[in-house]
Amino acid sequence: MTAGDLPGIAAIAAALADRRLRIVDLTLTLDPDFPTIVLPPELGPSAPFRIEEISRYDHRGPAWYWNNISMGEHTGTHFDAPAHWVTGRDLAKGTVDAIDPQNFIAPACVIDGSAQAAVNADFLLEIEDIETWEAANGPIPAGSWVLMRTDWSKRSPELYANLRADGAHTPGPSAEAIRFLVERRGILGFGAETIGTDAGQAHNFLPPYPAHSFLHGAGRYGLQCLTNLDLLPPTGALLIAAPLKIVRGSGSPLRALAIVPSV
Ligand code: 23J
Ligand code: MN
Repeated sequence: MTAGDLPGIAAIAAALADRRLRIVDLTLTLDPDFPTIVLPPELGPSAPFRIEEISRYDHRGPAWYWNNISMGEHTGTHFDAPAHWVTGRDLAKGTVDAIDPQNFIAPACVIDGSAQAAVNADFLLEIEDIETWEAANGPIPAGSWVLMRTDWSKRSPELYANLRADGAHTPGPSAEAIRFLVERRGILGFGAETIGTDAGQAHNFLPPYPAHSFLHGAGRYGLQCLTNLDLLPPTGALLIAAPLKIVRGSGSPLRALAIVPSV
């Protein structure tokens, strides 16, 4: 590409300013009441989001307001890096501080599974669903995000986690579908509205947690607890998803934004 072919940044700025391009916030609010992933009790727990006031224009700091915050890396709307999973442990650039930032802006394909998830909490996206989507929207381009819409983010906290005695019941991709997206389509990553990129029952799949296993083993990324996927077109959105630069971090909360043409 020569300089003359480059898209005009000034034109993009103008379209954002007059809202021909809109920003859709795909991020849930970090809130201590929001559920985090629940693993069996013998495994290490992930800490919830905590927020504690340092001062608020008072004797602790007369002219300033600020808070201390803490949380697990995989809390709220967050990014999963390849090193999060054992399949990605030996990859170069597997942690959030080492990922090439060129990967933090990429197009998104949105596959709508909300109708199926509404009637079946254990709905699995299959290769067939992807092929149906491609028949309508064209092939999923290599290097793009695939976001699975389920409208899960619209649920109450209790129904969101959807925990039963045998674990969480939430939708996700089948092992075959995520492998297809990683190996046949070369996606950059997979994003979900649920607590994991994997379905709630994916510990029983082969391999266990196939989304984590295949994505991260291939150096790809995950996004969890996304919201507002119903506001995105099936194609044509540009996703900005840049995790915090945590030293050797396995992932991080982030502000996930989509740029979409207004219609
Ligand atoms: C650790 C173990 C299993 C899972 C997860 C974390 C996540 O979903 C995560 O946030 O990456 S399924
Ligand atoms: Mn995670």
